[in-house]
Amino acid sequence: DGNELSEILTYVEENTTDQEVTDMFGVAEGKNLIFVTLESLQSFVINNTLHGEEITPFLNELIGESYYFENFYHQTEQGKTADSEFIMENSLYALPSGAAYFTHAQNQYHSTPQILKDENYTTAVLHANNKSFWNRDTMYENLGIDHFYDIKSYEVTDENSVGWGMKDKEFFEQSMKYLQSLPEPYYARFITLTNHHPFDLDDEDATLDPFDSNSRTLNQYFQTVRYMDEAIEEFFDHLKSTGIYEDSIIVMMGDHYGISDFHNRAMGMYLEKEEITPYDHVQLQRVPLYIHIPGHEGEIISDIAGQVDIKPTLLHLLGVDDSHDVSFGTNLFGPNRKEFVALRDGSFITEGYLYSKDTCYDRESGEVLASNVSSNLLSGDEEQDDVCSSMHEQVEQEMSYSDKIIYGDLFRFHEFSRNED
Ligand code: GP9
Ligand code: MN
Repeated sequence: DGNELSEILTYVEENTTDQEVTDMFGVAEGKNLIFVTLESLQSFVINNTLHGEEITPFLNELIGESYYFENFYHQTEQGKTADSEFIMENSLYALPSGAAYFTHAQNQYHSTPQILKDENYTTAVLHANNKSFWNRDTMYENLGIDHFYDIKSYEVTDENSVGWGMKDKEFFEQSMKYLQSLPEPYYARFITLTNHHPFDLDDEDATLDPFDSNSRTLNQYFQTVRYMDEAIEEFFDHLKSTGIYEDSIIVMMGDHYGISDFHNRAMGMYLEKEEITPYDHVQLQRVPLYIHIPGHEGEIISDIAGQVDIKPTLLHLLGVDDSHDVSFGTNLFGPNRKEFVALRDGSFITEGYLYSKDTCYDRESGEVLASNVSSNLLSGDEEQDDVCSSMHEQVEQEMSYSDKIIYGDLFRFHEFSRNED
């Protein structure tokens, strides 16, 4: 009810809100926002090689002209792609089980597209799959998406399809006419598909030899990742040749992991590690985040960050006042960042520590600092015991606040009034 909400609002105000105006505020004001979901792309392939070849030559080069977040974590659960969309559009956590896209599609939200519509933006999603997959058609209407270009908007043939559907290169090419038809400024979100489990690719599209391990999944993953890299490069070429490039900020984010723990042996072989520990597992949940702004050289940002931070960051760059918003993330260019990134399984990362499976690790070295953190079997070093155990409680608290908002549809009781000058 309303009382429950006021406790949550106080928490958010004190812990996850940063209203500081920085020199990045409004740098992209009035520009188009192009957002690309990079299906199943994990950060370990970026600036990495296979058979002595770069896996993602274009994405590697792009780091030099973007803000690239190298310690950015996905926070999804069972809802996979839909969770990643839910988190970044609302700055709420994914649910601990199920997908809010199915279970809470009728809730009241205050999403990025809804907010940008008030700023005169046109909003669209482009994705060559059935519109009802993940209940997107229902959810998108509720989240303020004006146009959803789904499979019906594309010419899909046997020739231009593989695995889950239309190949990404073809998808971007056929999307251009829709993008060009949108009134500016627009917020257009593209969801890619080819780099999806089981990572099948036609021979003619494979420009990298497979890895050689007992995991066919991992072996093929590198090839579809390379294909995605080429598809993104082609998309950038389309944006440049149509002049859209200069008028847009381009944000690209990995949605979730592609390689599960089931393939740990093969992954260990590739990473040249004897075993994949819980620490390694958490570090493998890093996914790329690129923010490309015309005229900005960008930089590599090493601060920890997560998908809940996307919404406040985008609003900051677009110069939108979000002082009445309720976010569980903070602006990634602000000085008062949150102290932790929480994963939905209860693991979390701070600047100094990484907590997973009741064990506290040094974030940089992976060294075990304390075990059985939550059952208070203390290591004897008070400082270390404190850091992981007190933060552990806050992480649980914060995620349960987000869950309460969703389960109770609590935004019904909140007035998202904004300062009008
Ligand atoms: C389906 C695509 C993939 O439309 O977004 O979904 P996923 O299986 O990754 O959640
Ligand atoms: Mn996905």
